[in-house]
Amino acid sequence: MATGYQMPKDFLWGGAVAAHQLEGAWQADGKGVSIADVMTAGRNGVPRQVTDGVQAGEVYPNHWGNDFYHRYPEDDQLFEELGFKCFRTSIAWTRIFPNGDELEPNEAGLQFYDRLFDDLLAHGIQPVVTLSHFEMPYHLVKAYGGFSNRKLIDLFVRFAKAVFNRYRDKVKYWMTFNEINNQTAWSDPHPLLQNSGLQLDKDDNWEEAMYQAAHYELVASALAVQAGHAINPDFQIGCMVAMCPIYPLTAKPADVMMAERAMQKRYWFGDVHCNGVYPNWLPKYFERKGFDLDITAADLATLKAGTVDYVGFSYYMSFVTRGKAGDQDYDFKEPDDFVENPYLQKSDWGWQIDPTGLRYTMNWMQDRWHLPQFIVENGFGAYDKKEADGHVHDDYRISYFRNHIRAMEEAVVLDGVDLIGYTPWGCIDLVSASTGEMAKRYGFIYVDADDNGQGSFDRSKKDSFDWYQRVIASNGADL
Ligand code: BGP
Repeated sequence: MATGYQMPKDFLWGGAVAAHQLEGAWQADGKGVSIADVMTAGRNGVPRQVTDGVQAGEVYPNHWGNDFYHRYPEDDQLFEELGFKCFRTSIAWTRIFPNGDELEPNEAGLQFYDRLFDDLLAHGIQPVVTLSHFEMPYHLVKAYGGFSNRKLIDLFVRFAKAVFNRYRDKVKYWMTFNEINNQTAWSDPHPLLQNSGLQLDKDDNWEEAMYQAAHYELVASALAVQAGHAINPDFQIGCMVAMCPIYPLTAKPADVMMAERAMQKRYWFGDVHCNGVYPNWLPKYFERKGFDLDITAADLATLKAGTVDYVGFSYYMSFVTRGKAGDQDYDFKEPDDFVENPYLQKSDWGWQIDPTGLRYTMNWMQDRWHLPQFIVENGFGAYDKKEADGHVHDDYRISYFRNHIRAMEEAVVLDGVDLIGYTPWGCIDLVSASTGEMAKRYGFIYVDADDNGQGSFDRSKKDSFDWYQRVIASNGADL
């Protein structure tokens, strides 16, 4: 059915994954232990937790992932069949610098990504690479306190330079920190904060610690952008922001102001990445809160000089908030101040499905940041079932994608948003980042493995495989 619009020539259709969620082989070829390797599965209502090293009796699903480390040749073949023009993955920092603070990189780790990128390129698929996707070396967490420590800036830049140099002729599109803004959920010692390597006590000021760590990450990103451009001026180096627009519950001015503050608090990361400056409200906020942050004049100059080339973003859902009686400060806290959207349906994990929010968001970003965009994650996590005929009939996933791709195309064709490409998340089943489950599946390609790593790990095509293949073949016209 030709219900869609055609995308521009050279549009980068593809799929997205992250190293720690699918590679497995967590100790192969000199790899060190990452924070994801000491993150438990989180089962029966107990959230995932970072343990102090690998502990007996706990389940660590990132140790096996979907065994991509060994099976990538077969997977690349399937990606080619899908028609992928690009494939977004990350480089596991611990394969390159096992502890994170060595002076020289691990050659065997570098060679793995040489093999992977060469194989992708041989299939006509260009790699799109995230430098840091929730997989900091655990040693940097233990010995330095992660990004609470300014020293991490140099260690990250060393890693970035090593891989920029090595893959300068194989990779053009890069991103620095995956979903850098997801750490705004500071109400509790939240796992997303731990991705920045923060390990604090319950009584510590998590919010202040988050702003400090985020500042160091933004400086590290800006330095990496400059280093990358020096190594290869053709590099396109982007940020990666988790985009979930936040709507006011009603037209009440207090609801509208609260939603605006919520957007500011969630997306100031993008302001710094793209505009190279802190937005005006934020230093005022630090002052009011009494935060004493280490932000130097040299840092501010670095941020200005290291703005990104494009906005990479994930889009899964939207949120809603409302003003609170007597709160003139609009002190929005995530996730406590979210309320349900009565107009939307949800996934089994409570993620509110909102294709129009994608078009809204793309317009909002284009007007605010004035940069090309790249949708590097979008997708639908579901409990897939193999039916009696041996196939997964995932029409719910097809319908999610159809509606989101249509909204994306409207943003491009009708609204003039400048979009580089689209890479649906978890194009092949992998371990969920938030829950550690295999059962929360996103793929066009099914992997026969369960939550405990049992199964043949064989790959098979879901119904959505053929559907997405047609979408790509028609350059977005056939939805
Ligand atoms: C994003 C992450 C991914 C990915 C995805 C889906 O937040 O960048 O790593 O996992 O969301 O989330 P989940 O796996 O929790 O369903």
